[in-house]
Amino acid sequence: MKYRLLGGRGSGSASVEVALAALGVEHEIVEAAPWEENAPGLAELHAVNPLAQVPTLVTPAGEVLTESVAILWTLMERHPSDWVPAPSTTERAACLRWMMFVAANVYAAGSIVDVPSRWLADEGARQALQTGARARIAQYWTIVADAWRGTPFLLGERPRIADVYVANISRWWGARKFLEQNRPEFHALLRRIEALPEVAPVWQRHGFQ
Ligand SMILES: N[C@@H](CCC(=O)N[C@@H](CS)C(=O)NCC(=O)O)C(=O)O
Repeated sequence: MKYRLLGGRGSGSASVEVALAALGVEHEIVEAAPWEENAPGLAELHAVNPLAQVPTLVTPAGEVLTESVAILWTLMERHPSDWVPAPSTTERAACLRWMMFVAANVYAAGSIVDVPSRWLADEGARQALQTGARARIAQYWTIVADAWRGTPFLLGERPRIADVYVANISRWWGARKFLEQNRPEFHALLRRIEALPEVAPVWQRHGFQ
């Protein structure tokens, strides 16, 4: 048995794809994007994940993992590598902290921008909510950028899984344009991460320019 990633082109499953390949674990990728009517893995996605969201990972033992950071962290724990800092270090704590920060704040607010009808019935109110959520997302990215100390990668001298995750989630909700204009050095860091040999081919497949 191998890992089975239910993913979607141009989605948050890209960072899981980078991790699976970089860790050298056997895996297959099944297109299951819920916004694509005929995605081959869609029925399976609905069967295993009540929210029907990608990424969803089925492990070789048949466990179902959802939530991007939980998926990435579990992979990192089961297949040790330099993609996470050593246990009990300050850098490891920071790695998990910033991944969680982005998932809990940016990704969550992004889902409000994407489908405001899940929260509000009124069309006018929805638009106001989307505007507010976008502004809040920009604030979140400012916090991430200002916490970065100007090191070659997010946490230090070498890239970690947090770099890949941050580069992935910053693809949406106007973040890149905002960062390019307001935090150009952090924007350059994101470009550096995307040029990594483990990242660039996956980004290309996902249509991230
Ligand atoms: N909390 C989830 C969010 C996943 C998520 O929102 N995925 C998006 C694609 S990037 C999705 O599947 N959206 C479809 C939907 O919510 O119906 C995670 O961190 O993985």
